[in-house]
Amino acid sequence: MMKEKKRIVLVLLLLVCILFTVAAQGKSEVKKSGEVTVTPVGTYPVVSEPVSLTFLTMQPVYIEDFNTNKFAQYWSEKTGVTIKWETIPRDAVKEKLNIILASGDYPDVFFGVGSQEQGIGASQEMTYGVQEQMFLPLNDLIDKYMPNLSKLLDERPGSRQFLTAPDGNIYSLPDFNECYHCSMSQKMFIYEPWLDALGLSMPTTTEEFYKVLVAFRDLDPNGNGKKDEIPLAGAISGWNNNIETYLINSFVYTNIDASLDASVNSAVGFYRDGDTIKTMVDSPEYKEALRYLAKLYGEGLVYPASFSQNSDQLTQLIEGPEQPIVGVVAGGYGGMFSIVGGERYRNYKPMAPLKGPNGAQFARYFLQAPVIGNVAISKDCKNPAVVARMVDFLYSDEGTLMSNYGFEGEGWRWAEANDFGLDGNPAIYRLLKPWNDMDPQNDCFVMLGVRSNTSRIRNGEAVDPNVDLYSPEGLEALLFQKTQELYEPYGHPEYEIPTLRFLEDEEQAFASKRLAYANYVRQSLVKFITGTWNVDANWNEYLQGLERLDQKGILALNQKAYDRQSGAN
Ligand SMILES: [Ca+2]
Repeated sequence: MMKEKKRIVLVLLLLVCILFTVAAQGKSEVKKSGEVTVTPVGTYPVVSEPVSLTFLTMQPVYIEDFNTNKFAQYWSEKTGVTIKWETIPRDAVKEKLNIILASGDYPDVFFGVGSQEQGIGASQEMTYGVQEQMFLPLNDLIDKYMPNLSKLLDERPGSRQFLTAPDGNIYSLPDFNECYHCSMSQKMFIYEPWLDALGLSMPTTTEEFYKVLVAFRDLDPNGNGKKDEIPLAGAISGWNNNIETYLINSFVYTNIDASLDASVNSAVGFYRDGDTIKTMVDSPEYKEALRYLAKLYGEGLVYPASFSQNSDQLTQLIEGPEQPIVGVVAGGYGGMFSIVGGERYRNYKPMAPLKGPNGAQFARYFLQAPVIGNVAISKDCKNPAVVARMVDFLYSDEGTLMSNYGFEGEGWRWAEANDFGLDGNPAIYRLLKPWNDMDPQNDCFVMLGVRSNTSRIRNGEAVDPNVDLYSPEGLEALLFQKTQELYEPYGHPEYEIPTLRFLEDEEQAFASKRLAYANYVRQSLVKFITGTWNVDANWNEYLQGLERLDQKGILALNQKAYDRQSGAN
């Protein structure tokens, strides 16, 4: 009986296919192809007959033309799928995407317009996935047709929950970019020649650090006879150019910073204690951290514009003067305040987290979560299985390396026996051309779409053991080595909260509340440091402000979203 039913279904499916084909042939302009059969998983091409799909993507500066791009052509030939590329300008991704989504006239696939480009993110998935069902749910397609992606998800506990919208469906495929040095990138750098000139050693505690700053201020380390030294400087914008996060982590673990780009999702000092979401902004440890920062500021050890200048101005402060005038500077890496490979860059040495008076010593941790939204399939797509099969190639080592760097033998080659990677393990590949995402090329996608740039792949890049670490070529090796040596011993990923997804009614009720709270926390931090507020006299007033802005309710909302996401209830 069952077999017979199956046969009937098959015959019906075949009929449908024939009808589609006939209908398609009957039209002079074929917009969408009918449903075709995919070949068994693991074989290429992925279809048994030619098929054409429309991909909507953005036009980045680093790709000349998708229609003639060598990797795009290879991918198309390998999979047997003709891709009709439609592009929207990079600087208008959000706006153009909204017009297309509202138009009802969809491509088969939205490709490379994910949340990194402020395109399809969690809230678009809520609207066009959960509510309007314009994006197809991908859960079954992943299980059935995407072994490479499935393996990556299996190896990363919690990643499926992270991708899953509140209705239980996955609406987009992720881009993996696990950057090791970025995961502990709240770094501080000290001008080593000044330590040498004054006979000081690298500070290891908050107390030693204070004494070094005082010496920099008073003892003319640049030797020009003028008291022109700035002991400590940072900026309010730029990748981890703020000075406070690094220093507060010597008192209590925190992700708090007072940077300009405050959004509803800004880090405001919330952390995870097991499965409980807590905050440190009302803790006695934080109060002590503020007291310490206020002392540094009050004694003229902190450049006042650190709380108003941008990253470019900070770089000017470091590179501009004939003689160096800044002793200690904050940044995600040296390129955030100096010229990579230059004399100043070479002399600013990263400092491990300082040990505080109560023994606290933390490196802020940045979870390297996948980026969502880079592949979504529209409900009008007749061949979602074909899309799943062809995109799964991008998650293979070969697909990722080709998408990143072009053809083997041109942009990269597989590693040889004596090639070792950034992490010292046998390498996977060696680059034959330097990384470049600034100039047009037509060999590969560089960083568009989805890839499996996992830590295994990133750290599997062969490095020359004799490379000058402080040259541009040595950058990745320098970042890896210093992060591992100085910051990893103090990294605590378990304190960080994964990106949370909120339901629509929660968003509406809490979005403005969260923003007001984030602004208050950040502005208060600066007030305490710069002396507008006194840590003792104004502490209770500050606590009342947190209460007034419903800290309790905001924490509870985060807890609810966290529980939902982690399946804790
Ligand atoms: Ca001087």
